[in-house]
Amino acid sequence: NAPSIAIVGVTGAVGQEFLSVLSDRNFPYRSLKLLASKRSAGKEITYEDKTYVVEELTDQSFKDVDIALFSAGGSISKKFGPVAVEDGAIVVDNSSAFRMDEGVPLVVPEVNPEAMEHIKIGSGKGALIANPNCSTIICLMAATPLHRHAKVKRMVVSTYQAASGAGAAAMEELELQTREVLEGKEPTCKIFRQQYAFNLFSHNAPVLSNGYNEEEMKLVKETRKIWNDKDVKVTATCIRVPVMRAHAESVNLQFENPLDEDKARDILKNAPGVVVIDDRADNHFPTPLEVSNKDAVAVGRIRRDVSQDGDYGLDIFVCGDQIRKGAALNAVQIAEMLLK
Ligand code: 11C
Repeated sequence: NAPSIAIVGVTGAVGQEFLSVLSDRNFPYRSLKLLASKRSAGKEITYEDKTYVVEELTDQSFKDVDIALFSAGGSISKKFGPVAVEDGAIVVDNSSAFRMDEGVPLVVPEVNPEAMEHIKIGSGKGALIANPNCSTIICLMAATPLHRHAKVKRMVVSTYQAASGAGAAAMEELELQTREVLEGKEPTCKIFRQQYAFNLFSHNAPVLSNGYNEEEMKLVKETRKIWNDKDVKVTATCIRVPVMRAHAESVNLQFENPLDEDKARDILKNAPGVVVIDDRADNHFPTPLEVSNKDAVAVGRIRRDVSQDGDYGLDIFVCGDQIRKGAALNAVQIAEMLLK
């Protein structure tokens, strides 16, 4: 019996990607409900040859919904997530609203599927499952297979994050500013306070009292939760770069057990959802453009960290599509696991 599905935030960049991922993967469904704010209600969206009218999200939206995919921001998730759960839906939430809540699984299907094993569709009992932050998902897709082999003690992450992470309006702003700068005009700065085209800056998330911004602390805390390892040391610096839709991350790993770079390359070549692009002769390594609109996360620059003794440290460079594996695809994979 195929599930009835609702998409909350269907008009956003991730909401639209939910539809394309569901279709690409032939996700079975009995009915589909497209939900958004009052402003977008009434719009028509065609999905698999059928035209749907976007409905306004209300307290009554989740009657007879089995799986609700949410991507409409944290405050909408906080308000309507529990309503959906109360009505018996399993909510896969793309926001940060519930990620660190005890009892809410934070899941990357290739990494910790066991965290959601107890959640069963069709039991009549609703539940929340959180989709991690995109930077965490992309990082852990590559770091986890190595962690399983040699146990990561410390991880240092530096990100180069695309416009898409800040939403469709930020992508439009990057395009507009690029044109304006090339035409010698003053760039329009609405989403970000500073010029984005031909520039980069520290991630726009609020800066906390410890000097880290929220995006950086998500990498720290979410990694510990997903790996179920409260002792793993993680530090991060997150930067917004003028790239449209795929994040890049430099990841330095320190291991408890030795792991040489050839073995690491083999492990990564065999890791699900990962492709290795590591051609030193041709200086060809992962780029955001090569992974844009792709499902797999690409890893390269796999090399021994010369600052550490022996085979206890590695540097890698990872790229992943922020809207796809960083958000919509990961959520749909979670929904697929519910059907198994
Ligand atoms: C970015 N990762 O790239 C952010 C956006 O917690 O889901 C998503 C924030 C989140 O800017």
